[in-house]
Amino acid sequence: MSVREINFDGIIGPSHNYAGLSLGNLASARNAGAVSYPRAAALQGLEKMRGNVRLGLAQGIFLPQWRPDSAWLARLGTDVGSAEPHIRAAAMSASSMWAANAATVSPASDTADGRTHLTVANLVTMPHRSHEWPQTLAQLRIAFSDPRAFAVHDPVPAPFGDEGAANHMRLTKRHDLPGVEVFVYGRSGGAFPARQHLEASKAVARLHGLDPARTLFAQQSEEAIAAGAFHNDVVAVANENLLFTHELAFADKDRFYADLRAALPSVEIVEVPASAVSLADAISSYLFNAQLVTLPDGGGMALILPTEAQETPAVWRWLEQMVEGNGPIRRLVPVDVRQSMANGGGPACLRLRVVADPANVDPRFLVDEARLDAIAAIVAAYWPERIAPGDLCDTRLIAQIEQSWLTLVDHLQLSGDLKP
Ligand code: SUG
Repeated sequence: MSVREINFDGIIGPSHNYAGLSLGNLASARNAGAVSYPRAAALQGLEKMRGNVRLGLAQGIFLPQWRPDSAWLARLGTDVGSAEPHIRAAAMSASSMWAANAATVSPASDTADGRTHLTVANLVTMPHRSHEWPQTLAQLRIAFSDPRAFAVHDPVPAPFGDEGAANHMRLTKRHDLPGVEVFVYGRSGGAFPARQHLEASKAVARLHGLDPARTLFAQQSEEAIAAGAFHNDVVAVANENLLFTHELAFADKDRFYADLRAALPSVEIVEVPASAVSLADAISSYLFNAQLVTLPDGGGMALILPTEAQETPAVWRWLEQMVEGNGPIRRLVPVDVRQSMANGGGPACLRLRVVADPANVDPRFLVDEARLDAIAAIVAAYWPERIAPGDLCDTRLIAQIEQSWLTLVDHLQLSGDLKP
């Protein structure tokens, strides 16, 4: 039995495009109408996974979803040819790539029944994301099908918005030991919606059988949401004993830090002050939307962050000073995920962390370098090179997107389970 953290990345789907669908996500709004490059996007995501495999980390995948989502369109009484443009764009979105929004995960050592619990996120706040969960749930039920090891839950019912692990942090001395689970919710975001509701977070904690003494609910600051932190993972990230956060991430940080220290006395809090890195720089560079990982063999922690962080002088200066000090983060690893970043999705958005024994996971969802090579070859041969906004109704493009998906799913031997 070897319990470890596995990062499941969403493979970036062949319909990746910039439709400006996410109110409150500044990158999505800024790039609305831009030409996207799905092939390059997916290859960037695969390279990030390869880098993590080379660091000695366990790597998994989630598949893109079938697009256009014809079942959802049918429930709206339409189809991709006749749908209004905003509905068509929602049905075509490749947004399931951001696997941090797939589910909330509580490892076995935190739950009452000793199983790893996953609740698929309902993503009800954004129409284009609200129809992801059925296909996500189908994959979770295959990947984590062993009922002795896993419990996979249906989504929390609407109207309680749940955006999954992007608003959930787990702190613990070591991944396989009991931890403190922190659910971050929003109440208000000024002009922008608060996408994670407290009622949903509480429901997930109950469904997972968490110990109330090791479960915290912290409110995201209104200022952070209003500045573009539509998920908490844009302004804070945690790994084992470390919380790495912006000073302005939480509504009442003193209380939250005190509660966290009481629940986990060994916790270390590294806070980036607004005087060193403004909220605006933190959000545009996605400094905190990094994968904070523990390297094998006592290598300390690494921060796998977007190249945009390297290009933002205040951010990089602060990070370099931090690494030179004697802190827990020993390495900075910039990765190019620009295609995803332009829709507001950094390295951390692209992955779902699951602490589990890989032997209990369906092997079709786990990858090594050879499997990544094979997936990259399919992407290179099939994924559209570019999509301009007006292309979304092009029947040849739609046929290419469908063929890309079928080829990948066949290759991964999942077509029997996932074909619509
Ligand atoms: O939900 N962007 C996603 C980005 C999600 C990032 N995830 C985390 N922070 N964990 C969102 O806002 C944009 C799609 C478009 O505009 O075409 C989008 O859905």
